[in-house]
Order: sequence, then C-alpha cells, then structure tokens
Amino acid sequence: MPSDSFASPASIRDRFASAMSRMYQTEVPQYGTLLALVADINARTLTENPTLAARMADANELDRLSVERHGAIRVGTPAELSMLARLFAVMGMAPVGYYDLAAAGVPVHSTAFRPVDTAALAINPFRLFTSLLRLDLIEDADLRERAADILAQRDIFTPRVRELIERFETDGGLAEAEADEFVTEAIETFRWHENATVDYATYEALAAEHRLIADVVCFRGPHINHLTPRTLDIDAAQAAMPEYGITPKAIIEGPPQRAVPILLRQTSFKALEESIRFAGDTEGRHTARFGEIEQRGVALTPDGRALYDRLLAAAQTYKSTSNADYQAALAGIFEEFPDDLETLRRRELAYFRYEAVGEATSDTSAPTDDHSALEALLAAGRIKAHPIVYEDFLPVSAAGIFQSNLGNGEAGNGAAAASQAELEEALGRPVIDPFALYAEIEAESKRIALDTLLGPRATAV
Ligand code: OOG
Ligand code: NI
Repeated sequence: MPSDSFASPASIRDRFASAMSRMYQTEVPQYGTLLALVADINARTLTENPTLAARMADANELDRLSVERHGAIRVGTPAELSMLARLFAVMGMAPVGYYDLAAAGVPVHSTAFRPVDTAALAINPFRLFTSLLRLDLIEDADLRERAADILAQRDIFTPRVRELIERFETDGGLAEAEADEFVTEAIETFRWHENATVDYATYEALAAEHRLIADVVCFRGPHINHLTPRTLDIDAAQAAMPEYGITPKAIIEGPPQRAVPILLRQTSFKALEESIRFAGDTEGRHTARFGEIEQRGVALTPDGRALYDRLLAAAQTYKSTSNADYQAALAGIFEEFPDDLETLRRRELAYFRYEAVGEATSDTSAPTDDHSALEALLAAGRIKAHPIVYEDFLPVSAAGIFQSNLGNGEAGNGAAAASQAELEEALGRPVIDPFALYAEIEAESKRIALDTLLGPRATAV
C-alpha cells in the first residue's frame, strides 16, 4: 500500500486523545466539570493578558491549548508494558524519561509515552505517564506470587488491537478505516470495569500491602486513572475548584507562580470512592480515579534543573502547611531563580527555539562565529527566541499526586534501588533522554535560523 494512504501517527494520536477524553467524561462526570472550569479560566486569562495571548499565538501554541492533556495508567507486568510500547508507537509516541517512584514509597517505576518532534507536538502533544508495578517490592513471598499469578491470567488487549498493531509494524502504517478501528479497540484497554477479577479478601490483602498494588492487580486492565487539561493560571484554577463542587488536593506541586513559568505546576482533585463488585458478589469500595490540572512552562537545561531541584528540596519542610503558606515559602526560596526570559537564555538555564524573521541579507559585517551572529541577530530583532515548553513530568510532583490519591502517609518500601535497566528491558528499548530532545530542538532551530539569514556556513559554535 502506498504510504500516502496511511493515516498519520499524529492524526491517530489526536483521535485517540479525544476518544479517551470522551470516555473519561462519561466514566467520571467530574472530569467534564474540570474541563469546563479550565476552559473558563483560560478564556479569562487570555482576555486579561493580551501579551500572553499574542506570545502564544506567535509561537503557534494557541491551537493546541484546548487539546492539551496528559493521562496516566499503571500496568502489572513487563509483557503488558512491552505491548503498550508497541501500541503507542502506532500513534508516534515513544518512551521519554525514567521516573523512580519507589524512592517516594510508591512501588512503581515509570516513563512517559509522548510525541518527540516539534511538528508532532504542535498537532497534539497527548502523552501518557505509564507506571510499571514493581512486584519485587512486595515483601510477603506468598502475596507476591499470588499477585503475579493473577496478573498472568489477564490479557489487557483486544485480539483485534493486537492484529492492527502487527499490521502497522509489517506495513509501516494503517489505512484510515483501520486507524479508526485501532482507536476504538485501543481505548478498550483503558476502560473502567466495576467488576474486580478477585474476591474481596484478596483485594484487602493486596491493599494492605499498598493500595496501588490492589489497584493494578485486581482489575481487568489498566483503567485510565486521570486525564489532565492544561491551564494558563493554576492558582486561579485551584481557587475556583470548590465553587465548581470539586475538592482540590492540599497543595499545588512544582515551582511557585512566576513571571516566566518554568517546568510544570500541577494540582488534582481527590480520587472518587467507587463501588466495586468482587468475585463472589461482595460489594466494596475503591478509590483510583481523579482529575488533574497542569500549567506548563519553559523546559530547563541540566543547570536550570539542578537549581530547581536544589530550591525545591529546600522548600519540602513547608509542605505540611496550607497551600497559601507553602506557595509563599516557595516563592521566597525561588527568588534565587532568574525570572526573565533573557537571563534564563543567556545563563543557559532554559531551552529556546530560534526563528528567523524576514529574508536573508548579504550583510558582510555579520560576525562569523554562530554564537556572536545569533546574539547580534537577536539584538537586531531579526531572530526571535521562543521558550520551549516542558513536555515531561517531575518525579517529586508525581509522587505528591500519587500520594494524595492513595490516602496520606502511605510510606511503602522506600529503600529499593531504582532500576532503569529493568524498565528498559520490558520496553524493549532505552528510554529517550528528555534533555537530549530539548537540546536537539534548540540546536536545530538555531542552525536553521542562521542558515536562513546568513546562508549555509561552516558551522562553528
Ligand atoms: C501517576 C501520577 C503522576 C503526574 O502528572 O505527575 C502523574 C499515577 O497516579 O498513576 O500523573
Ligand atoms: Ni498526571
């Protein structure tokens, strides 16, 4: 089949993201309310802040604002993760980053499946935070085996989605009708089932070890546990939640409010208590599914990230206070972090995408080394620097989100060593280093901008 009759991975991802959103709104009506709240706040923020509206339009970021979402799922076995990696590849999503949550007492390690290049991100940046349960962290050997046996008996994929994934892999793509069918079949994996696969006693035993273990092991599949729209003002969204009948988690995770937002700020509403039917027809309750809001800022370089991690660690002792007190303490501590785009750029604390403005000129006075040429063209307004949006996650924030939905004080086994190699073995490939992706986007945009204005030159940076 000629490749131009294939549906593009980005368009399959786009259809999948909206199908997931529709399914989740039906499953968790409060998520629909959250979407309405975020849409209201974004509209108000853009009206009140025309500079932000203009900057986002200029960077081609307005269109994707309303489709911006991430979700999260948790799987039980390496084989499940391996098949998921193949399923996400159909939609142009690759595993980026490694997150060790065991350090925070959550017995999983994770990666994020997401599109990686600028064009794909601009169409639809949908990503899924995907965690693999670490059964090795269950101390009781009998319970560990029991969990492994239960997981070995389930198949979280429909037979048809397996066929379509194989078709994609052999043919190099899916035709339009197959792509639609793929989306319909793929979302089945993430659907909620109110019937547990185990009896109540087994559920209780696993939940006593860790609530997350029960959530992963006792159901037919990795139900989507939250979806997350992107807000332009998370403080306003957090404050407005009670008015919309939503109870927010205690504090907003991530950096404080700033003139130039960095990385990612997140808050969520508490997981719903849902009724579950256990084998043997016992009825019980389970909390797993919630809603989250994110506000994204500029991606940081390794230097910027080291500064962020140091300042955030200094703020942890204030976390038990109210959100207002915590945010005030955080803002004080983060005064050390430069808060204007130009300083962030010059000190190489954040990543930027460069764009040439206008046509090439035969300006022979242009400096020959790339660095000076770039600075001169920026100063002359002939090149623009757009902050690159952070597309990934933050381990400390993720731990806070997990914990707020598992009941507070769940400690677990914090001592286990991280094992990126194990996760990669299950994935069948290494995870992509997020810093390398941002650095590549920056370097490539710089080269194209300079070539456009000065013609291709011998490149010396
Ligand atoms: C994932 C929690 C992490 C985030 O946005 O940091 C997360 C989970 O609860 O499965 O989604
Ligand atoms: Ni999340």
